[in-house]
Amino acid sequence: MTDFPRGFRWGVATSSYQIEGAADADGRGPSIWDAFAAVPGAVANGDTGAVACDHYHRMPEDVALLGELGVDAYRFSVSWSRVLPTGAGAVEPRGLDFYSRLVDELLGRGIEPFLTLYHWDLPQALEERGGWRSRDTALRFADYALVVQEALGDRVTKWTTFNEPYVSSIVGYGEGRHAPGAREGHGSLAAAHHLLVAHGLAVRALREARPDHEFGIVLNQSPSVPVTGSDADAAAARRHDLLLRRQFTEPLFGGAYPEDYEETFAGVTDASFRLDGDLELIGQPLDYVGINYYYRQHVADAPHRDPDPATRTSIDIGIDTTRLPDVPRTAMNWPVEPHGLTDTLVGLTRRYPDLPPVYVTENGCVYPDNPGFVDQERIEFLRTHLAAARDAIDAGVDLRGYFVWSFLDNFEWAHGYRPRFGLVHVDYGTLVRTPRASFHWYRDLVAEQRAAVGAAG
Ligand code: GBH
Repeated sequence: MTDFPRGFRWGVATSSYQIEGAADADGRGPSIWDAFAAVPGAVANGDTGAVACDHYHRMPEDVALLGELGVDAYRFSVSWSRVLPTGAGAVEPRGLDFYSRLVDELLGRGIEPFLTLYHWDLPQALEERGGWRSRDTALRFADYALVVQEALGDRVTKWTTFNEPYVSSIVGYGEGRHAPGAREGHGSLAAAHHLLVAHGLAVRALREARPDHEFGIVLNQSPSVPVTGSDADAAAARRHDLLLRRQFTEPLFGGAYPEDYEETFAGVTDASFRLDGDLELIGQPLDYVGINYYYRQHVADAPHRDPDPATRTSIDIGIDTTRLPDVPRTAMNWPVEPHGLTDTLVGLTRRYPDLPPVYVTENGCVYPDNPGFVDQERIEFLRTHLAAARDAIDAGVDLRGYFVWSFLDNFEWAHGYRPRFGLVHVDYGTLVRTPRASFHWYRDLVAEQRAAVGAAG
């Protein structure tokens, strides 16, 4: 592969609820995912994150594996309810201590921590007070962020506020496929806005405390492609892009909500959750933006399922996303179209002149396991997507690093443990970790790239 620029960061990613387990350990309070996973039928096979990879108890072993992999950076998230069991008020020092030990282990092996404050696991106590529908949750988030920075800010300098606010708000409060399992119109759009407000409040407070730190947000991004050349399908793809992406990227990087927001959600919300000053808060400069890319979205026009906007959920915007192209698919049924990553990165760079430097903070896939964990399909997926990322750099994108999703097999949300995204296989009976062929491939790639650019360490 062509060389990546000097200083390019090679990493892998995970998130707290997906790997930690130890749901009741050391005073941790329940999150919305503990509550949601307990609802019959919510998660495939009745799986929950109660044990997951038991990373909470096996963390040093896992960081040793990261050391073997030789990555520069590790992206992980903090469980809010480990640090503040009810989301606000009393701090649980044992929870904070876990992350402090993790950071020390990482730094001891020369691996830079990329810390995400929120990867979908809201403290259940806050959900009971309205969750992200409520602006108050945004204020609580900023308080929580400061608690974590206070404890780890002498060693952690890269702070991501949110992972994919689209999923937390629209999939959680609109589609109901994720925690907390609500199917609302106005409520889910309020959640989306409050997540952005929370991002802004946290960045402002954290930057004031530590101007030397770097702050960013992670967004799911990919092209929404109309399935035909018709105007109707083009308009549907545009609505889809608004719902999944532009309602976040425009306030963050464009200074305003998108022009077509009002029309798309007419009768669903009056956007009364927007207050004066919010856009300034949301649009403050960032040091980086993380992009999670998985697959291109193919969109057709379709009738609304609920003809009455007053009772309609936010995802019911007159679209059909089930008409997939005739291209290879992963075991998630996700189309494999690596050039979609180039288009995504180049498109964002062109659309937003003030876009900060970019990381690909997630990219990865699931295929059925082969004997001996020889996951040639994953290697091919990662290789072609990295080439697509390299093309984006050539086209002028300021891409600073790439993180594979995921380091370990883990709890894949509503799909439970069946989809395995890891470079490392986890046996959920014995919790034994076994590196797949892709682990060795990525290790060699990182080593080669480092040698090629002649960077130290
Ligand atoms: C990520 O979610 C998560 O951060 C991670 O926890 C999860 O395990 C991993 O991916 C694998 O699923 O907006 O155009 O990108 C990704 C889930 C899949 C949500 C794609 C948004 C729509 C396409 N996403 N999806 S797009």
